[in-house]
Amino acid sequence: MIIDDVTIDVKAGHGGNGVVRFARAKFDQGPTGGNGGKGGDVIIRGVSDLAALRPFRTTKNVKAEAGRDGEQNTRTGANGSSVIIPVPVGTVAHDLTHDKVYEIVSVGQKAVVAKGGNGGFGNHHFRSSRNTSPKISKEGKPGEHISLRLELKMIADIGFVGYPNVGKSSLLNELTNASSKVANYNFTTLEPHLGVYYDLILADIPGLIEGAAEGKGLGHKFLRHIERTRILFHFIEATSAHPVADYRAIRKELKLFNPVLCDKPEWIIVSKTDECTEKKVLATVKKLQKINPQVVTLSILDDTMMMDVRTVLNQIKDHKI
Ligand SMILES: Nc1nc2c(ncn2[C@@H]2O[C@H](COP(=O)(O)OP(=O)(O)OP(=O)(O)O)[C@@H](O)[C@H]2O)c(=O)[nH]1
Ligand SMILES: [Mg+2]
Repeated sequence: MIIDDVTIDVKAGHGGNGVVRFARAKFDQGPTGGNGGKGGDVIIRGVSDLAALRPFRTTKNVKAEAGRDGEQNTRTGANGSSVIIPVPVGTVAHDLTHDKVYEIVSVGQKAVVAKGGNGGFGNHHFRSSRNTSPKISKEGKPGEHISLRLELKMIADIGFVGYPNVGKSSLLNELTNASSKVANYNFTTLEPHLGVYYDLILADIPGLIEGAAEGKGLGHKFLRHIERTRILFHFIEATSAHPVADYRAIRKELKLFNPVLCDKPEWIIVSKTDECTEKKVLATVKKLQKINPQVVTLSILDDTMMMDVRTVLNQIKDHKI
């Protein structure tokens, strides 16, 4: 199951302590205690893997490393390593302790959610002309300790919708580095998958069926993720005996779930065209074009057709439709 709402305990690293040390040379016995190192931060970072929050089903604590104590010869202690938490793009991170919110909207975007404590000063820092042999040092400061809620509100540029087994995952895998499972049966895809096509995020969601909006099949659980998608690719199999009825059935479910879904720009993808005659493909396209002129024919086995899909994606990318 996709984990899309978890609360975890996050602790940044404690700062290392400053130390009191003195040189041991005969003619130089000055203060040489170094400062403590900084504690590691806890950072969240956007990734395209929707399952990135899965480890938090069992792990509820994240802790960054403490800074090391200062050392002899004014050496500063090593900084503690930071911890980077990969979170799916679309994650809203709520710092419940400080009532702060971070939104991760792109792959690679980072936010420091808990800062490591600063290291304390060693006695070298406190030397002065008045006090050439200070015996004081400071302890490191504690790292921030917060309660962090990670809520996934999937953001995608393009959502793939349609009946099961119409080739949604196959196209996602062709266009991106995603590896959504593909097989010749219904409901192969059990969870949404994201793929990145240049800077567009494509979302493949489980197949929809009639009654989906009321909970039939699998797709309904994931329709909420499509709510935040800008554009829809609606897949209709070229071999379908009733393409228009298929189209309307899915649109009905989208509308029942949330009418906003039907206001999004939509491309109809007539898929698996290699599985029927050209005549049948043309007839299907003609019927669908009466509803929405933005129809693209697709066989993932046909390079020219794949280019056509890429052209549409490039237009979306460049013109930010
Ligand atoms: N001949 C042909 N087969 C295709 C094409 N695209 C996908 N397929 C096949 O159709 C079957 C279903 O493809 P999927 O990509 O799993 O379909 P899906 O829409 O993601 O299915 P669900 O996850 O069940 O909703 C697989 O056997 C694919 O290999 C195509 O363009 N031509
Ligand atoms: Mg699939």
